Amino acid sequence: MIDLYASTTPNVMKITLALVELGLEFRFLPVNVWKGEQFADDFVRLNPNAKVPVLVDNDAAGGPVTVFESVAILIYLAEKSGKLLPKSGPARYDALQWAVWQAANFGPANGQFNHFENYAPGEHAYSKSRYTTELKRLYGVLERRLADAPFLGGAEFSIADLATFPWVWSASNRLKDKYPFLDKASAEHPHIAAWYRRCEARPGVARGIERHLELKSMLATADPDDLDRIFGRGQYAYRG
Ligand SMILES: N[C@@H](CCC(=O)N[C@@H](CS)C(=O)NCC(=O)O)C(=O)O
Repeated sequence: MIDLYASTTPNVMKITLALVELGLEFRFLPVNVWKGEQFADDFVRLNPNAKVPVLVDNDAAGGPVTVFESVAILIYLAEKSGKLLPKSGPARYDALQWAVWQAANFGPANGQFNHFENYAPGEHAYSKSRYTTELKRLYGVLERRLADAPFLGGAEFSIADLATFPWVWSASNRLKDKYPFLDKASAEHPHIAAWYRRCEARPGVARGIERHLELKSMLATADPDDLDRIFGRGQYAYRG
């Protein structure tokens, strides 16, 4: 059995979609990050960076394997299954570079944008403007890539698409009314919209979204004190 330490966030959703796409059996081990469960000693032994997702493959040949960082987990699953990542040649590096682009650029920009939009107390006009500008730029990068190829890695659906899809899904669901450029179906970026439909039409992705939504009901939402703790604000702020 594969264990996925999970919360209801896009970085975890990447792995849920991959496991379902690959037909691998797994169970969720919910980690309530709002309540600080990621800082428990047992969890930090699995991921010294104290974040979900973490995957433990108890069925690996040679004994259990533990992997943290969502893109490292995607690579692990692709190599375990021999699917979703070309084994060699330029196509492999096309998929890898776009998966890393998501991890280093698209994900963090979405995270900061979301933080200043939804969680930061007070007004932060500069930060909001900075992350909106950066996210718009990155949607432009994505749009131009998908004008050249049906999937991020090229001709085939790969871990690069699995890394990126959950962020587009989440931003569209939560913020498209206020920020139309985040709408997955926006006419501003027709190639992203077409790619989104191609991904969503895959039975593994559709079923993976359902599994992700099941996880939501397993985890409580945050109260104001939880938000103070996780974002290091208020009574929990570092004061030098
Ligand atoms: N680069 C990491 C990011 C992981 C991450 O930020 N996880 C969030 C949930 S999406 C988390 O565990 N947050 C809890 C915290 O920051 O304390 C990855 O891709 O796995």
